[in-house]
Amino acid sequence: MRGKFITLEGVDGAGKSTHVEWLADMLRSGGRRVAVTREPGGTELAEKLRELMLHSPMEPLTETLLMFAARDEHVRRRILPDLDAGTWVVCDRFTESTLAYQGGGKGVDAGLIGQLSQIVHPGLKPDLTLVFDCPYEISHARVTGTRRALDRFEREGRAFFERVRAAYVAAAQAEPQRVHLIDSTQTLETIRACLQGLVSKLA
Ligand code: T5A
Repeated sequence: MRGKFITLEGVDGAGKSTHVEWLADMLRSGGRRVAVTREPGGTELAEKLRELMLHSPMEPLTETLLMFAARDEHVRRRILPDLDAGTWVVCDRFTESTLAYQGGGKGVDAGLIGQLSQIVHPGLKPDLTLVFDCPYEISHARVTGTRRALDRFEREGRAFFERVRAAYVAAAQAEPQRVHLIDSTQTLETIRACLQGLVSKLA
């Protein structure tokens, strides 16, 4: 049987990556084979493209095309083979990020992003998307609290953050069965109980 595809999303610093390995281990303890991956990235070439996108100034359309170039490599070389082999794939970000950041945040046409996703991953949509949601003050404090150098996206200001956040909220409203907003101001324990409940419905 085909594996399930679970993606974690949210504004920078919302707290999604904190739960990726925990989620994978929880699924493994239930007997699933699980692969963990991330975007942009997931293959050698896509990781090189990630470095470019996170640190080199570029036009929003260039960024969008590079996101999908990296995604094409990732989908064909890792995600689809894993899902076809029955492995569940837990992915830190996917196309919902492009819709939120390049679409909502930078004004790239959502129709174009839709067309690119049809070319790169026709018929592939996450079975479950978990969107970690929190106010700017909290996510910004979490990002700056890590004390590492900030990337291009993390240096964007509040207005950009609010547009990205609003795009995620709209995605959850448009597909409430598949895309779930998680209040990430809650404690890790509360969030994990919520994730467990949502994932258990996938069976
Ligand atoms: N991007 C990506 C696009 O623009 N378009 C795309 O199509 C794609 C795929 C890199 C960037 O790429 C952009 C968006 C991104 O800016 P990334 O590496 O996932 O993507 O970037 P970040 O979102 O910045 O990832 P981070 O790992 O830095 O942030 P997270 O995952 O939001 O936060 P996390 O889990 O690392 O937590 C941050 C801090 O908060 C604490 C943690 O301990 C940590 O210190 N924390 C909590 N503290 C208290 N309570 C909680 N509930 C907490 N949860 C976490």
